[in-house]
Amino acid sequence: MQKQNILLIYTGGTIGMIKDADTGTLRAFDFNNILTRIPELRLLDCNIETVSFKAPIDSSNMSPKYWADIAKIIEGNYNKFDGFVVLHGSDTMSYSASALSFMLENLNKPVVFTGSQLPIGDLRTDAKENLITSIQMASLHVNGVPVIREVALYFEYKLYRGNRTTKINAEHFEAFDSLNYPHLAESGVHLNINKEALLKPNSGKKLIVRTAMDTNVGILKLFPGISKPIIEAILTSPLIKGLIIETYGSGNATNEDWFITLLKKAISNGLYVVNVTQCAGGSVAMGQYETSSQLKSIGVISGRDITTEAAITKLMYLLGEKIGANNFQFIFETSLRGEMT
Ligand code: ASN
Repeated sequence: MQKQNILLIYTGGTIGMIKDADTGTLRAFDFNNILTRIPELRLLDCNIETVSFKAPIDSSNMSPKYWADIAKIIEGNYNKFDGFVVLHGSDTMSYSASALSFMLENLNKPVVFTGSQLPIGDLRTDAKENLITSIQMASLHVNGVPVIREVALYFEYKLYRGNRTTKINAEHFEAFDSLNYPHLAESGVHLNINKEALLKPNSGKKLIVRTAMDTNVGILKLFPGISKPIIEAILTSPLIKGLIIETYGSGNATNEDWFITLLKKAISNGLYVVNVTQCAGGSVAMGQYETSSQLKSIGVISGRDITTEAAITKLMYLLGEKIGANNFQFIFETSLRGEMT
């Protein structure tokens, strides 16, 4: 059987960091050293090539420009490789995996994001298992067809749909979760694939890479006591084109007159407002309570069970694609890459 060709794309993050001997702080180091630190990689039944960001970054410095760089690396190598593993800092990995899922239309090969909580050189590192199993996940194929044909995220024995994940812990090795969608695979003694959960894209379509992201967007998290001047400042800002409002429970917000009036005015002035719940799991259901029915009637878009990470990147993506006002709500409320139920 032919060996699978896997491209490792190193962007930075803890996985490739070392401790500065003088200051004790973690900083990125040359990617080539990563491979020498994991001789086990040679035991894998696939050909591995690597490409690295010129200056690897802590993922807190991640941006749409870097997302485009990752997308273009995948596009440029799409025919040459069977799968892609993106090594990325864990802090903003869910945002990047979500963004890439939108950028890579008609993706038919695995793109697996992974990283680690401890540097690869650390004695108790989680980096080796995450990296090795991610490569194995990206290599899985049946009759020449890859098993994973979407943007996924692998961390601590589980493979998730990337745009369904959230970083839930800054300390535990189990740093990610996908509360509204089952995991795609689990690594135990065997790799157990959850076949029903996998995205089944149309294999006849050609990859289209779309990298225009509009960053004139914002996230507003509600809290009891949030004041009118704060809401007003955000809703009347001339720059903002799209806003995610993180609401309570199943999509509820205060129904005081001043709030609804400001929101209504902003929407009629062309602002796209998306309702996403602050809860880690569950869905927005506007109209279920009195405190959400007005939101629905004034034209707030329902994010349903989307994560905030997927919602903000979807907003950037649809604005970047210049989707017209007539279709915007319909397209946002449609699942494009399995990001909402
Ligand atoms: N600060 C790091 C990053 O996101 C955290 C990590 O990778 N565990 O780049």
